[in-house]
Amino acid sequence: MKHMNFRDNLLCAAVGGTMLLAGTTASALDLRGWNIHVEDYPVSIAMESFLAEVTEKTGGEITGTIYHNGVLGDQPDAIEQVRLGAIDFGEFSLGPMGQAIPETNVVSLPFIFSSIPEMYKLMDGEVGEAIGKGMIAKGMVPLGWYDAGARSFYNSVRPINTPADVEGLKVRVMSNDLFVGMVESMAGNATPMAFGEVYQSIKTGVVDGAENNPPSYESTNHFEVAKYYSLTEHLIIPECLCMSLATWEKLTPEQQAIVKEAGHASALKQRELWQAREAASMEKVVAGGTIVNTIADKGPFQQAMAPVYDKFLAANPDLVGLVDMIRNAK
Ligand code: BDP
Repeated sequence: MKHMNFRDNLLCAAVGGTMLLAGTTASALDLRGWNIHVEDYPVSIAMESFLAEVTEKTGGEITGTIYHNGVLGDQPDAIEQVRLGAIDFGEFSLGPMGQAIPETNVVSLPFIFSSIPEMYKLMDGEVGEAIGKGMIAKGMVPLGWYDAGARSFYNSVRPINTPADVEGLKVRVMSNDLFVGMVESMAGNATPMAFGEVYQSIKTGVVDGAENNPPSYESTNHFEVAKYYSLTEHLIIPECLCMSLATWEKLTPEQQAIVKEAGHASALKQRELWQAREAASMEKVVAGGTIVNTIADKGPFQQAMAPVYDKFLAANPDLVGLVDMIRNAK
């Protein structure tokens, strides 16, 4: 109906008023979705199911295309594009959102959540609501919190067992000053860099390693060039399926309800897929030669993060309440 021309409209007018109305309403929307991951990644599969459900339940009024593999640009740029309405929706880590949306930074504080179930519980409650409000105020509507497990360090030089092992290592981090501070507090050298550049940078020695969850360490093939994977689990950062507020405002209340419900359903699906992929990724990297070590005592790593917290809380007095809400939940 979207592409009806003048002649078609005349035809509809002749056939009946209802059809003419359908052909001339401005409600048909063809959305563009951004995704950084490969097509078989849990995020990608859940995003596709979100879009399929929206298209089906709106009777084809809302269609779209999801551009996987970051082809629409790197994550910090894509976040800006969604905020501006140039990209309609996307799935983002809250990590690189911090520069634009201060509330999201609380989940980028190292070791802020004591476990992944605790993260789910808090994000599905008051904490998620407070962060979501901050996001809406900056032009992004959260539709579902996705899981990204816990991030750990990997590098090509040595296993990390204590914070002292990070000293002198060149570590790629996501674009956010908090992550630079995190590595520097252990005397490592932090380099913010686009996700897509990390493989080549480790391979050529521009950096010694990076940090990420098992599925990303595996899907990017970083494990081929950085074989020491040390399970520090220092960051548990939720991710978000978000729609641009500009796009959201074009929807009818009925369409908004469908989008919201599909977003929620896709998050539940993603969380399930995540569990399976995490296990499969660990198996694959180990088979590929990764040397995994667990951390007997995470206490020294947590203690090393004190300057990161001090600096953040001093610079963001209005977020102390939200940080405490998470810390007191333990
Ligand atoms: C992955 C996240 C993705 C980030 C990437 C990174 O899912 O959103 O872009 O880490 O490290 O785990 O940049």
